[in-house]
Amino acid sequence: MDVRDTLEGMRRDVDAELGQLLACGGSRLFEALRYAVLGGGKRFRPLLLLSAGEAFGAGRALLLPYACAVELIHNFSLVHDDLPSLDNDDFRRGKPSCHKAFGEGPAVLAGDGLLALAFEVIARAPSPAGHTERKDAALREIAAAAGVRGMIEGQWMDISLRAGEADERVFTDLVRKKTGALIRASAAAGALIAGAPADGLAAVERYGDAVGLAFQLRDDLADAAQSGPPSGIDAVALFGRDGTRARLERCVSEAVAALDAGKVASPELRYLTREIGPGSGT
Ligand code: GRG
Repeated sequence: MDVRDTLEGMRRDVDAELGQLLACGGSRLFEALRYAVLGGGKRFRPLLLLSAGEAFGAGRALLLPYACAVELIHNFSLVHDDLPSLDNDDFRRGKPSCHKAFGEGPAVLAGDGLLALAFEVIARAPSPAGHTERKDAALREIAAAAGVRGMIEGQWMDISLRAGEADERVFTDLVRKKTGALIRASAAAGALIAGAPADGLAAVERYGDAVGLAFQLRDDLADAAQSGPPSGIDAVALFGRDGTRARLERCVSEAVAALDAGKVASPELRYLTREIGPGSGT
């Protein structure tokens, strides 16, 4: 099967599963949850998780709950990030952001609900047969990425630092936490559930690290092309467009090199890396 067809199939499976998870409730709360999650989004993190897991032999059905959990966590972060007290964005995925559609208090609760639901989904997910330790390891990875030494700390740094206060080291640390941690954890969790050998897991982790940084560099380049001067800590403000593109290229090469070095045979992971590379619309 063509790699794009495989990824499209994964995307459909993730969307169907997310639809099921959010179907059970006719209340306004569930309407807000469905609004925030369904009908948009590239599903990049679930695709990483499924691709990494399948590269090491795990079945789609076993991986899907974990893939949905990382997407729910990602959507929590978007709903909260858009709030007036954080980024104050009126639009997300081409429609009014959750707080614009439902109000600020409801959006806070919808975000909280998505985060809690993610961990409920993992708690209910089956462990790989005879290997509860694999589920424990994936859970640790995802929880750490979402938490106070991962995404939350990164976002904390983002709102605490003023534009001129970050050099490259601080920028990289912030991005590894805010954006990179969940991306890295998604790839790693797939490999962990599949029981990848240590060198395969290390390769996937290095890959996830590089892709996480690349993802933010690409997002900052896209923002610079669309809008005016950035409000927070931003790659283009720090390195310029060419400097940002050069760093993006380096990250993409590092990601592919990690897969090569670890002999990770995954056309999907390679394709996803190319998708965020400098040649793809930046
Ligand atoms: C915990 C409130 C809180 C925030 C965490 C991840 C994050 C910090 C905020 C998201 C805002 C943002 C624009 C981050 C930069 C890169 C990024 C994560 C972009 C959006 O992710 P995509 O492109 O979105 O995967 P889709 O819509 O495709 O799911």
